[in-house]
Amino acid sequence: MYGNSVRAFLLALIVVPVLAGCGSSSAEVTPSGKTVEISIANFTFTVPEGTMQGDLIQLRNNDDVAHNFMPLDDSFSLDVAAGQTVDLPLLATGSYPFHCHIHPNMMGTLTIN
Ligand SMILES: [Cu+2]
Repeated sequence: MYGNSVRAFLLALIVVPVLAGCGSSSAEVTPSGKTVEISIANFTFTVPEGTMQGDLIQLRNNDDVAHNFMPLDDSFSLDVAAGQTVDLPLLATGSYPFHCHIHPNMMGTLTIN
């Protein structure tokens, strides 16, 4: 009785901040259903033009060594093994300069309209 309400109160203290943390900008991007690809070949990124908010962006590594995609604001870091394809998180509209943190001279800018 009393114990249950204390437990519910403590649970609310834990759960509410976790739920509030889900309201980040990328979580509010609605998928468009379209897929675009950033490809890597010979240690060079090829970035698609005309990417729109909500597009699924896949990172395809055509090299035989591992690479990585990391925005220069360090907001996330995505490794992609040789010959593999991985999905980027959905990103809000903006300009995202990025590099490969394994090979920092590999750079590019992803623009989302
Ligand atoms: Cu690399």
